[in-house]
Amino acid sequence: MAKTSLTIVVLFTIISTGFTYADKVFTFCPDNWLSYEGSCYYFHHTKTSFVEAEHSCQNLESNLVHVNNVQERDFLRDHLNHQLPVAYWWMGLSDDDIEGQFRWTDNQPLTFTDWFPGEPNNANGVEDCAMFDHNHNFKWNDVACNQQYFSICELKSESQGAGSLVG
Ligand code: MMA
Ligand code: CA
Repeated sequence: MAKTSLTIVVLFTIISTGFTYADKVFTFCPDNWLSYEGSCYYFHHTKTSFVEAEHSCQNLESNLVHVNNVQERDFLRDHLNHQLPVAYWWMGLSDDDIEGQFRWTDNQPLTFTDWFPGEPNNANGVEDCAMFDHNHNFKWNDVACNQQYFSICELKSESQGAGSLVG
């Protein structure tokens, strides 16, 4: 009986969150979400403002994507290169609160950036939201938050501390 309970707990944990094998994190993602290194990603083919994009992600228990490192940047860029039509895409980064202080919408610290040279430039004093710029190999540019762009949501697994269950 105890063994059965343990098996059920172990299986439930694996099914709901994923598992680690050979230093890689495997995550089970909902239909139409891509799995990569413990996160799930949804490429939203509807153009909206930054705030609407973040709300759409939050309705799916996620946030606009937070890019943590060059590997995640390369993963996203590979997929964006295969998306049609070619487009600009929102990520979860803005300095809407305090000009010049960019913050991720998942409230995790900013430790990696991939701005196009000269960005962020807050052109005309009206640019507070970051996007992937297809004109510059998807490097980042700050633009006006009311621009209408496609967006990428990221759902983190529990082990990464986002507090929401993936599966
Ligand atoms: C330029 C450059 C960017 C800015 C956009 C706004 C084409 O790029 O100044 O930094 O965000 O214009 O359209
Ligand atoms: Ca800019």
